Amino acid sequence: MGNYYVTTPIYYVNDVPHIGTAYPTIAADVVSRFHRMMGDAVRFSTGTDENATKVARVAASRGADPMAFVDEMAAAFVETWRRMHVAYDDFIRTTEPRHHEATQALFLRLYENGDVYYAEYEGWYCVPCETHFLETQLAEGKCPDCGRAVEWMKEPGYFFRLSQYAQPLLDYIAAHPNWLQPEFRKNEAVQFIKGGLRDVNITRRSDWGIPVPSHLPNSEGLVIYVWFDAPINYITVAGYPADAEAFARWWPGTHIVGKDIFTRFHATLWPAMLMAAGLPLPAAVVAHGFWTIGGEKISKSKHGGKGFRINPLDLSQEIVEASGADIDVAVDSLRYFLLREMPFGMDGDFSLEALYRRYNSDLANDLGNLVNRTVTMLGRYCGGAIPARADVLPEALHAAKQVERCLGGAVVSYLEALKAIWELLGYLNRYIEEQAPWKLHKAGRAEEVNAVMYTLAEGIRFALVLLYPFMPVVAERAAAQIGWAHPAWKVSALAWGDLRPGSRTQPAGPIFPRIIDKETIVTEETPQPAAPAAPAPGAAPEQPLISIDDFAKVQLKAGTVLAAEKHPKADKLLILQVDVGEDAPRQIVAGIAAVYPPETLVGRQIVIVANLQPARLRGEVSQGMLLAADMGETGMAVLSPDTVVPNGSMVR
Ligand code: ME8
Repeated sequence: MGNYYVTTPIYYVNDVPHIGTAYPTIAADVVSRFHRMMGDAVRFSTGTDENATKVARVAASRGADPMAFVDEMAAAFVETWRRMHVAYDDFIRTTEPRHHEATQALFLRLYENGDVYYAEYEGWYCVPCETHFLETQLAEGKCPDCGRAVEWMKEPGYFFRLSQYAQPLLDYIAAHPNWLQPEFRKNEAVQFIKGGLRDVNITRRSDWGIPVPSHLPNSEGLVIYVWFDAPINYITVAGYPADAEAFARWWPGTHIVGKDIFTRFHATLWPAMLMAAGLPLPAAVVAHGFWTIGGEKISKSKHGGKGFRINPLDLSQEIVEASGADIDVAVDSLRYFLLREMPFGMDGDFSLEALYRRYNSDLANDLGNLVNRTVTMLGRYCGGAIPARADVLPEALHAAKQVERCLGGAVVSYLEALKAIWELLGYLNRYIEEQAPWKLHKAGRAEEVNAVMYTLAEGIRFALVLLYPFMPVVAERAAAQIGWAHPAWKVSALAWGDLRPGSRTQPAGPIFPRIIDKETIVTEETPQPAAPAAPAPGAAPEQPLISIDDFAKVQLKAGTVLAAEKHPKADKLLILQVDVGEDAPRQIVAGIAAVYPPETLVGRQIVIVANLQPARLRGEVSQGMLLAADMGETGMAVLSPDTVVPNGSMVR
């Protein structure tokens, strides 16, 4: 057990929260939750960067008072993160007195030891990026970072002797292999530093920002450069300068930042400031990649309008509307997607299609369906209670070890952690098919049924504990369903067998209702083709012959019924979830409820028409049709292959 401190960038308040800023915030939430689960004392901080010159400009352009403007914007971040299940310990705003105090203290310390000095400055400056550039660094005369026009700035001010720190930084990087992550970004930083560092002007003439300490010469009208003040937030939160005890406890912390602010600021300026102040450097600086939309940078002007929702809450609402899941499940689904879809250091394109695909296949299918089937079978075969303990499942212990390595170690990998959890879920899904508890039950082998059901429930519990940092609300709900009523979210004490025999399950229906592709859904209650005129009594019904090509148009497939339930609004209908070898199971509505109790179909193989237009039957989508022999008054017989076949096998 130790202390763990993790930070996100503090966000500029001139933009709204979007999936880009949600990304490092959720990532930091996940590692901090995991460290708490390991028993560490944790401090997780995020916040807003409010002293930028552009804040004053934006506020002025709206005719707003800058302080009222930043209050309003900061509140939007606080509210968004709360609703995104982000459990930070501290939200820092750089307009707070504690941060002014820390910034001025550090500034003075460097001034006193000669690393900050007063001089004349002249050079190119990008206002939106708040960054100075050398002539040689410009890209065709424009800002190399954002491509916008730069301004020639000429003003006397205070400078930081960054030039002195190139070699010490290179030495530090060489001596601490995991300090800058990932490796390829570290190499970029090394190249940048080797290219030479110049002293930087760390003051501006403005009335918005943190004033230069007033007893220093020429301090009148000067505020501290926002990129000098912003990273100091990390030590403000840790207690600098007043609370030495807290500072010793929490500092150094781990910084999660985007690639845009990695090299120049978090791998160079900030550590050089700390070196100059004689303070420990961050424990690690981890750079993540960028989300784009249609290959373009996310921007409020392009993506903030009606067409595309970039706000994470709006996007979660989109999931709610498409699937019928509740908002907390949708939020957790978006959290999952962001960390699963692209490796943390790389860039990736965001699309609703990809989000929906993962929702259906990974969440509705692999996770939701597994929980649902297990709870249903516990109800049916074990009276709704957890049966006697079964032998430990090595796959569950293995997953726990993997996730601990990926989230609790020096180099964090969200993607690998999620893959390890999904390997366990995949194993459990296959285990159901292999063990076929419905067959064991039918054969009266109760002890074996119990062992299989305990293994499933306890295996799911392991997966939920490991998933908790990513999807806290979903984990809570699923835990209750499988009979773990008072979950303890600890990986430090995760032991096989902790799910107590006798605990009652709480069946509550699917957590992740499937998203049906809106494009392919035909209108509510698709009109059926008119019935052919009934043949005259006694006459042979005339059926025209069809060609083999006509028949070939009908695609028949074999599949396994994963779940079956009564249609809530129609006595004659059952709703089946059928695995036909596709990414996600299909929902098929069939008129066989009078003959088949739903549970008798689960696990059974059937044949469906797979290329029928989807239709809604009493509000439920049916993505195909089940084949059954119709015996009129005497009932129906569902067709099945006479041996087990791979799901998705074509029937000809
Ligand atoms: O730079 N994809 O604030 P900022 C992924 N205030 N991440 C993204 C992203 C995207 N499309 N867009 C933004 C600042 N981010 C300074 C930071 S820290 C001492 C001061 C994330 O509001 C990414 O982490 O522009 C990036 O580094 C950060 O938001 C920048 O947020």
